[in-house]
Amino acid sequence: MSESKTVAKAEVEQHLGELTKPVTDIDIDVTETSEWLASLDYVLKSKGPDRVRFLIEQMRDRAAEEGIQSAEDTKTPYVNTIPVKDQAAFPGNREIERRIKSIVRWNAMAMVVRATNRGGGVGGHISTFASSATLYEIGYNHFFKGRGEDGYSGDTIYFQGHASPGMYSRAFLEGRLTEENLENFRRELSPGGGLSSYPHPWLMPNFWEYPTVSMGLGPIMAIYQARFNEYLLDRGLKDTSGQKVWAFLGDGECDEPETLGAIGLAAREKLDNLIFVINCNLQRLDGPVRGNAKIIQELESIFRGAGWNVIKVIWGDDWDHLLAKDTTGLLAKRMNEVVDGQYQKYTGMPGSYIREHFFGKYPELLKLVENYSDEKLEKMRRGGHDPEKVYAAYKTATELNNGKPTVILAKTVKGYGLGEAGEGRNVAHNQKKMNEEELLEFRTRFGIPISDEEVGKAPFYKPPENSQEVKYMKERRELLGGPVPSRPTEHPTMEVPTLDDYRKVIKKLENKNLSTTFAVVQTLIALCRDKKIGKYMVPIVPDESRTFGMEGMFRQFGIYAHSGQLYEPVDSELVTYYKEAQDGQILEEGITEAGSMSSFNAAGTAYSKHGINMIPFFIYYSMFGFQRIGDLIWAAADMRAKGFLIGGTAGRTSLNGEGLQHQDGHSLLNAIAFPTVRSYDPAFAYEVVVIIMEGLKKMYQEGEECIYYLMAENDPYDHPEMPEGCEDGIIKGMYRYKSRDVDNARSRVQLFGSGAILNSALAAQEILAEKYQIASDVWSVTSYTQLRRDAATCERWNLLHPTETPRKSYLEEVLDGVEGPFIAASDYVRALGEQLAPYIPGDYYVLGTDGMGRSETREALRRHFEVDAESITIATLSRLAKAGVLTPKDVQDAISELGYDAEKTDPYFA
Ligand SMILES: Cc1ncc(C[n+]2csc(CCOP(=O)(O)OP(=O)(O)O)c2C)c(N)n1
Ligand SMILES: [Mg+2]
Repeated sequence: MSESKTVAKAEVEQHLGELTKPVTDIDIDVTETSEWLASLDYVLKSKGPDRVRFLIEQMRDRAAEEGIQSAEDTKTPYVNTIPVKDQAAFPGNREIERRIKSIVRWNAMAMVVRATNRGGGVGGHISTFASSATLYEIGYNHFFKGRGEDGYSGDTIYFQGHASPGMYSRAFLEGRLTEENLENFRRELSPGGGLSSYPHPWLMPNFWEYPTVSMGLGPIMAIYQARFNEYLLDRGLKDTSGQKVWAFLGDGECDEPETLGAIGLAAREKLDNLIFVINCNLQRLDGPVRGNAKIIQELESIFRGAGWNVIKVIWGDDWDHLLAKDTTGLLAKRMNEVVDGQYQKYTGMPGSYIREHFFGKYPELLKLVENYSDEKLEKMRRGGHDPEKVYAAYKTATELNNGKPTVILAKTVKGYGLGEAGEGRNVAHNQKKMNEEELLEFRTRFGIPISDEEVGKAPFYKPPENSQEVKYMKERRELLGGPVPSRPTEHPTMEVPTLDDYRKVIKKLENKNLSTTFAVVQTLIALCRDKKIGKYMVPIVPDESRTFGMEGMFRQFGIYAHSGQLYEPVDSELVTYYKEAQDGQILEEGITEAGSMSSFNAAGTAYSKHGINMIPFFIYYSMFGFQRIGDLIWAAADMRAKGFLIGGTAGRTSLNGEGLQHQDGHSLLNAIAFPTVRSYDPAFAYEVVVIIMEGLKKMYQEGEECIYYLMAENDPYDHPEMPEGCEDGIIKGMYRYKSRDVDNARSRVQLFGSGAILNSALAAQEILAEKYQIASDVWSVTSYTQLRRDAATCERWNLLHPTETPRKSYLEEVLDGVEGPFIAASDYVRALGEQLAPYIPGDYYVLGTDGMGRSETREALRRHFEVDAESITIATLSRLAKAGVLTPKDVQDAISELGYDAEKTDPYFA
């Protein structure tokens, strides 16, 4: 290590502060200042404003070269942020680390090439990791904290999804994965087990922690994860102060709104535990990220403007000498004027081209490199491939602790090392194959000890256990607290309150006129106060507390704010005043469902990250859930998050005035597709309490990795006492709520109702009895989806075990001996109820709210969508006519008698 690079610790520390220091307003030399200002006045007068601007920019650039920047500058010259003189000394063994990295590169590439050659089209990605190998290796050898002795003290790392082969390759060398695992990359059903294409905790629960491959989700989840770590610390639940959050992402990925959408929050919340590493290889899938501009400069402006520390790692150390020699600033100017598309071109071209086109623009620059051979010019590296530069950047980022998050913008080459096979080419992203010659070249370039004869088969290579390489990497990981990534599969569980403990909450809600939203919030309040689990509850709300009647919780539990409350709230005299507190419990996220869901994901995985069973309770407008942020819910399922999602203001006709944009009639349909989500549409307060208590038991006491989704409506109606023995039915999906017998009944029918629409079924029951002498049973169906899953699971088992005693689903048990017709109605699309069609033992007809919503009264909406009592009555009579019990004329008469417009618009198309 050269002397010049070893700087005194104090000097480095001073520099760290310099990086982002605001301009001081203390004048320590008044005379000097006035001389400078007088010069400026003179230039302005004699040469005009353009010249002044030019000089200011020159001075700013000159200062930046020395590492002096003002927090107000959003753009700095296109050179490394950390000047050579302030670059921290590299403490590792460069040579061994280079060899390790080369082997990791080789196996990552071989994994994809072998998977491709084997056929089956499973493919993979080589180029992303090829560009980011140094960024990861420096992290693995020097920074990423493992879980440590207690198993829960590690850093949180969001790996760039497409770089997964590199992570597998390293885990193979560390002895954590076998050759067979690698061989079965993307062949997860192969005997012996395979490896998932990308980071999926669902598929590799003892390896991956966070899914990232849906672009943009990693970065936003990382921000809220970092904030959640602070929340745990501020609330005294866990000391997370030593745990960093790293997010590795692509430059193309920055175009996703989620990627940059929450960076302001990270700065506002002073998340200096957060580090973004953006792999700026200048390319995305189809071509350049910013062919005609510079992505690094653009991102620098955005992040600096948002209040982040920005560390640019653009040039490798081969450029240091040139930059130092160039006293005119012309080289930095040239670096700044070339656009990314052109830089990409330089990557693929020989040194002579670079000399002519890059340096050749100015004779002074040509002179600067006159002693450089073409070969040398070609080999001059980008900063992201220089371990010492990357190390210095990470060291600064991890030690800055200046109350700001940090982003590292590392310039790399996509497909680095692939040569003709794709280095810097537009096709690099989808490169999966290498011919024999290319493999040979790769092998030679990275010095992998594989013979010429063998190389064509792209065999895996693992140095012996006692080799320097394996010993070194294992030692480093040991020192840093163990392997990364890693996820424990056994988790602490906790005792939760029982339903019996909460009978008193049920009692309080009985015989009252209220909405299910009110019931949900009352249960939530009781849970937040609960002695056993209260402090683990994490109420999350995106600026809708007042809509859901939760404002009473502000004062009791406080709204989390790291800085506490620095102002006297305008409503301080009210009981429900807007109380912010450093130990506040409520995450009032503002208007961001994506941010709120990211908080849910952080809290919902605290059991595996931090060893604490935090209980997220996220309540939002149900229309803005599965539909708007479905991909984050999908990620929640993948990462095995636990918690409660509460779809507030739910139901296409239960939310009346708000209209088309707000009325949710389909989130339960969306939720069907999420295997870990158990969704419910409760009608009565006691059902709400039963489901929530069941969810607590299953997730936190029994350790099931799932999510409970409850619809909460704001339609006020009377809530009855809880009938005896209905708990099991509520949880499994349905129970008989009310029977109505009729003397000399003409028939008996079964009516299914859910949520607020259960009231329509109950009213229809009366009409059918009173007007048409038809007896009926009304069932409260709390979950079509749970019933369907159980029925389908039984059916499948029976299909595959033809000679054994058939299993009976809950639906079969509960409807045993019950005769149809069955008429179902809910506040959701008909497909929700139709899920049960194959399993209902008789004629089954489903009513629902297909079509676009609109503003109206609930009454008018229910008639429009045909889920009111009259619609259910007519549908029932029609099914009875179909069965021959009544005549078509009977139905026709009823339509007139009930004042029903048979020619009304079909709501499907209205
Ligand atoms: C939401 C989403 N849209 C599209 C894709 C498909 N996709 C995968 S990688 C990729 C390009 C990534 O480019 P970049 O972020 O620059 O990463 P690089 O591979 O260059 O490091 C695209 C479009 C995806 N995975 N997720
Ligand atoms: Mg890219």
